[in-house]
Amino acid sequence: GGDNTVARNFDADWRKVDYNKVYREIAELLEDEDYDDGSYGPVFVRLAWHTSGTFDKTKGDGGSTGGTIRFHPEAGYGANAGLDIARNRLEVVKRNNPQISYGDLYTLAGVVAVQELGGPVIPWRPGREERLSASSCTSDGRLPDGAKGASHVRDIFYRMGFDDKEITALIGAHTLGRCHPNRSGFDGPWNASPTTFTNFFFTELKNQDWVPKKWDGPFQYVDKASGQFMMLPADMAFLTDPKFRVYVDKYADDEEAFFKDFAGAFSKLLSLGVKFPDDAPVYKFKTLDL
Ligand code: ZEM
Repeated sequence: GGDNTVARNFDADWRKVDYNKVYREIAELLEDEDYDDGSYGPVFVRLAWHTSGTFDKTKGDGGSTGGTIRFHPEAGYGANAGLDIARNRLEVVKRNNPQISYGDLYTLAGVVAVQELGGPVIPWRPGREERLSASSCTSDGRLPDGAKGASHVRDIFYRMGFDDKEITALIGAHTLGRCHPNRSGFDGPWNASPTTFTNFFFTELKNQDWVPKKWDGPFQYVDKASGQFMMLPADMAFLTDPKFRVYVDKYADDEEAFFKDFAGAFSKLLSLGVKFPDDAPVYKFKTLDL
């Protein structure tokens, strides 16, 4: 999709931002009955992940510093199709809180979405430096390809510094949202409650009979019983790969263990490569209903 995000060249100053206020403003943007399944939460989580998941631990580049996903060419990479919708939705928060950096805004939006949709508290720190040009965009190809299998998934996530347990916890985010034919080419939600954060990615992966979808689109799976729910080839790798499978079994049986490990891995993802100011505190936000 096109990118209409305005690069606002305000000087970011992390100390001057009221993050509890920003949390509330983002939370109030989540619901919209006319959008998808009624919530921007899933696409905010995907934005936070793609903002951060470019990190390369060997090269030391990529990650959420700079919020470079809003610049071309990164904004236009195939993997990022549709994320302009999330960035544009968040622009009002930047306007109201001009001193937040885009890296902080996009990662915090993922935290708010996970928590407000019923997931665990995600420890989060502010202080990602701003970048005002595309010069620190990484090259294309750093994010995983849903059409591929376990060895590709490991190559991508080991490059970021994750182990098999963390990778499996992270893929549990596919409990949220759906695939859009006009974004990734794939189609459908992973389960019947795409706006509630649960361990259903793992329970559905194990409990449904997954069969190839009969259509002209890219190869993917649908549940045999209803044909309404989907799995990517990369998702199926977590069922078939014995090392991933250990954690799939654990998280299907124990939602609390999933929530705990997801919180740790997602918090780590959002911090990859970031040089936080020493005195930047760790926030554990309260959800709006508390
Ligand atoms: Zn996703 N993801 N992802 N993911 N993802 C999609 C959607 C969402 C992969 C992938 O190819 C795709 C992680 C890991 C991996 C979310 C969160 C996280 C889509 C559909 C694809 C194709 C995009 C579309 O059409 O809109 C692959 C191959 C992954 C690793 C192997 C991790 C890690 C995530 C967060 C922690 C979320 C929430 C969505 C749903 C977005 C939406 O708009 O509903």
